[in-house]
Amino acid sequence: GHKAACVWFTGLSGSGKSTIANVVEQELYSKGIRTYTLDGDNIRKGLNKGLTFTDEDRSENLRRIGEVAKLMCDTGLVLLATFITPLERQRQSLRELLGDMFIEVFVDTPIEICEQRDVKGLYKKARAGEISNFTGISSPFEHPVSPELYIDTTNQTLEQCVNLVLEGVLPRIKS
Ligand code: GGZ
Repeated sequence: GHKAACVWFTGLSGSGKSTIANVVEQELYSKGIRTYTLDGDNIRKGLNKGLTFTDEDRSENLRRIGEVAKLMCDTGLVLLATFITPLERQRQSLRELLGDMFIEVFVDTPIEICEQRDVKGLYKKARAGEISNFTGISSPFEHPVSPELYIDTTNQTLEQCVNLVLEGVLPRIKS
C-alpha cells in the first residue's frame, strides 16, 4: 500500500508541467501506485467550462480543482495536477485545503524559453493581443516561495526532472 498525495505542478504555459507529470505518472504506475491526473484538458472543458483567465476565475478554477483533488485523495490515490496556478495566495489556499498531502512542484522554465518553444502558438497570439490575460505577458505569475520541489528545466534533462519529482514524492507516500 501507499499513502495518498496531491502532487501539484505549478509553472507557466509551456513550462513542461504535463510532460514531466505524464512520465512521473507512468513511473508511479509501474510501481503499482494508483494515480490520476487532472489537467486543463479534462477540467476546463468539463467541470470548469465557462471560467475565463481573470484572476477571479482562475482562483475559482483552482478552488474547484482542489476540492476534487481532495475527494480523489480521500480514496487513497496519488493525484497529479498540472495547472499554472499563478498566484501565491492560490497555492496557499490549496496547501490549507490539502494539508500534508499537498506537494507543490515548481516547474521553473523562464518565459523566454516557453515563448521560444511556443508549442501551441499561444504566446504569439498573446503578443498580438489575440488572447487577453495571458500568464507572463498580460497576467502575473508569482514565483513560488515555498515549493516542496523545485525543478530547473533549463539545466536538466526530462529524465533528471522526472527523477527529482519521484525522489521527492516516493518517501512522502511510503506507508
Ligand atoms: C494562460 C491560457 C490562457 C491564458 C488559454 N493564460 O499551455 P496550455 O494552454 O495547454 O495551458 C494553458 C492553460 C492554462 O489553464 P490553467 O487552468 O492551468 O490556468 S490557471 O491555473 O491559471 O487557472 C494554456 C491555456 O490554458 N490558456 N488562455 N490567458 N494560459
